Amino acid sequence: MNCNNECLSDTDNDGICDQVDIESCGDELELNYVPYSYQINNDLCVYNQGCT
Ligand SMILES: [Ca+2]
Repeated sequence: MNCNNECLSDTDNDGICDQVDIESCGDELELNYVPYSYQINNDLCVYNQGCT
């Protein structure tokens, strides 16, 4: 954001700054969860498989 609260860069011009316009998993339990992401793509979820 700049001083006018406008995005300095918005590559796809959807009104969401590039800084938060990131596709990520929407599940907060998942390893690469991005809490400020506006683009939810659960195909990107990477779960910790852990020990069985
Ligand atoms: Ca954007």
